[in-house]
Amino acid sequence: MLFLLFSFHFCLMRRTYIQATPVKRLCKTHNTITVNGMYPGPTLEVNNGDTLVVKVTNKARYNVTIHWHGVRQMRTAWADGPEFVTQCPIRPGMSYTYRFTIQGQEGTLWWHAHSSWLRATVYGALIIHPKEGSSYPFPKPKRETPILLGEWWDANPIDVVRQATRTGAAPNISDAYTINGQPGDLYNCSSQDTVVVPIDSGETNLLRVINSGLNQPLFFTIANHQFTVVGADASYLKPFTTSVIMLGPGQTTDVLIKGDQPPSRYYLAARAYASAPNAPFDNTTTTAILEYKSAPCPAKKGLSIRPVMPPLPAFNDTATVTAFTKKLRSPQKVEVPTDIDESLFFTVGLGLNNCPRNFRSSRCQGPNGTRFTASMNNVSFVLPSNFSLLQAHHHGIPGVFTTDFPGNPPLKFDYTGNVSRSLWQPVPGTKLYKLEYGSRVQIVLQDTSIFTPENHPIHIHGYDFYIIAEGFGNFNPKTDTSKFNLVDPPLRNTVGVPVGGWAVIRFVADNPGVWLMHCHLDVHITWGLAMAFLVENGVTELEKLEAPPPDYPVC
Ligand SMILES: *[C@@H]1O[C@H](CO)[C@@H](O)[C@H](O)[C@H]1NC(C)=O
Ligand SMILES: *[C@@H]1O[C@H](CO)[C@@H](O)[C@H](O)[C@H]1NC(C)=O
Ligand SMILES: *[C@@H]1O[C@H](CO)[C@@H](O)[C@H](O)[C@H]1NC(C)=O
Ligand SMILES: *[C@@H]1O[C@H](CO)[C@@H](O)[C@H](O)[C@H]1NC(C)=O
Ligand SMILES: *[C@@H]1O[C@H](CO)[C@@H](O)[C@H](O)[C@H]1NC(C)=O
Ligand SMILES: *[C@@H]1O[C@H](CO)[C@@H](O)[C@H](O)[C@H]1NC(C)=O
Ligand SMILES: *[C@@H]1O[C@H](CO)[C@@H](O)[C@H](O)[C@H]1NC(C)=O
Ligand SMILES: *[C@@H]1O[C@H](CO)[C@@H](O)[C@H](O)[C@H]1NC(C)=O
Ligand SMILES: *[C@@H]1O[C@H](CO)[C@@H](O)[C@H](O)[C@H]1NC(C)=O
Ligand SMILES: [Cu+2]
Repeated sequence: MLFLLFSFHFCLMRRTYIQATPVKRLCKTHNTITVNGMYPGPTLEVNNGDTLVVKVTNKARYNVTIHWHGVRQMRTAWADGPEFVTQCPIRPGMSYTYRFTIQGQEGTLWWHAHSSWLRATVYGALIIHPKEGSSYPFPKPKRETPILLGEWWDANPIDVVRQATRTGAAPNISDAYTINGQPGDLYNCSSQDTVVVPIDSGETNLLRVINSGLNQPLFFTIANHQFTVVGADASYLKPFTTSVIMLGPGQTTDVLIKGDQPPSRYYLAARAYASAPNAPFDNTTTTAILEYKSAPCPAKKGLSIRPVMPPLPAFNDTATVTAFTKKLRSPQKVEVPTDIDESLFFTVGLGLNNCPRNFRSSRCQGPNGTRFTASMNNVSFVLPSNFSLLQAHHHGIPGVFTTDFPGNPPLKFDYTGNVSRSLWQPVPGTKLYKLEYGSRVQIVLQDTSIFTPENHPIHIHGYDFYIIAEGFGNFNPKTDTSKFNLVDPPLRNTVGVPVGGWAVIRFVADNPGVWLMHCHLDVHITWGLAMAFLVENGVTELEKLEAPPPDYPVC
């Protein structure tokens, strides 16, 4: 994939190639799907208000699409990217040009493949600076560094997901985490390539932290330094200090760090927040080095200082996650939608399918001879294969989807209790939920303990939403509404629904199109933890979906 950049007024035009490139990690060299030969891919730096034109050419042997994670895509759903939702795949040898405008968003987003598990290596940062002439709501940092946390498999990630789909078992866990593509000093063979983040005494620098990992929420910290959190998912936050942050896959967090420690070398480190009890996870730690420019030169043999290693929370430290999440606030009073038109309640969780009669036992290697599945409101989402949902909606093609996604659980039960085994098998379907243009929507997202409770990072395409409350256990409409923050809740595109708990979000359906909502753990979306909203056109031209682009890929 290639990005080519012409800069004519407020318009970025790039050409990108998706292709296989040899990448060496953990002592081995693998053919890796990359963008313009880079892993991670190129950073896109734009200003709020810019129009982007990105021509993606697929030189790899897999179908691919690119998603601009968190970009609102007002009226340009055609450019959103999820495969079979807003477009058919870009086939090997073919191209598609994504055109969209950044409107009213500032901070850190990212882009990634949205086809099978290609985003394991096909991803990069999308940095949105303030409009020309305006500035950050904090003093301008001396330096800005994107920090992309990733997950690395020694095997081809496509083989990993294919094996899981064949056997019905959970996919293999990753072999390493990475910071800007490098695992760091705590793994074999990578010490000399560990990423160095420069700082100088007295400086205040901005780190744009992105969890681009496939399946693992991560803790992130730096030895001896505090973070001042100033933004998340390209919305500003009321600043607060903390020594550790947690990001689910899909989430971004902007933090300021100050060069206020003795000139030396300090590790930045990330490792798993693994909330599902007894589930296997990658228990390794990735590091990069925060290096003071005036630190003694590490190149001089014998003088090299071993960086200071920070403590990290335990893998199951949910209390630290809750304390961090509770501190996220919008900078000032915001306009949270009230007079809700659509009050929805979605369960999110896993499940187990009994082995279909015509399957061999080798295809039912989930627990006790089952196959793993996942669902929202007991519907396990199935992608179409002959049309994208958006194309089928726009052209009125019947038989591709239905609009009967349930607004409430079809069955009420003790969601986070000991759920009867008879409720564990959801129904597969391509069901959408229709929203009238401009409707004010509230969704209670309720984790279930089916198979296991877990923190699910739920992402909505085409929208930011206010997270007005979170809690543990079953959401109780009688008592929990008193916890709603309708004053200064954070605005995000991905919410980590607490393990064995719930989150309540609100947004106004002001962007017509078909918008995927899904768990951003790729293992869970593979199992069906997704649904889609169909947001109807409004009345005026500016409230309607644009026409599809001429090179729109069809199936
Ligand atoms: C997954 O792990 C198992 C056990 O270590 C191994 O035999 C298998 O080859 C792995 N699968 C892939 C696709 O790497
Ligand atoms: C590094 O390699 C050694 C020897 O092959 C092995 O025993 C060890 O487990 C490896 N460590 C890591 C972190 O992969
Ligand atoms: C994770 O690894 C550490 C050693 O690095 C070990 O002490 C700990 O028990 C492991 N935890 C789990 C849950 O495997
Ligand atoms: C975290 O896991 C450890 C075992 O590794 C266990 O002893 C501890 O009770 C767990 N803590 C929580 C909060 O679940
Ligand atoms: C699998 O079967 C064993 C023995 O009957 C049972 O103890 C266990 O709970 C079962 N596990 C699941 C996930 O159903
Ligand atoms: C598209 O695929 C679906 C499901 O396979 C099928 O029911 C439908 O008839 C197909 N539509 C057309 C127009 O081919
Ligand atoms: C959960 O319920 C099942 C029956 O539905 C029962 O056999 C099992 O003992 C219960 N487990 C717990 C931990 O209460
Ligand atoms: C989901 O639907 C299936 C099929 O109707 C049913 O057996 C199961 O109990 C339902 N589960 C829940 C949680 O509603
Ligand atoms: C790519 O997607 C098309 C549908 O658009 C499908 O027919 C084809 O088999 C896919 N090719 C590969 C290599 O997966
Ligand atoms: Cu999930």
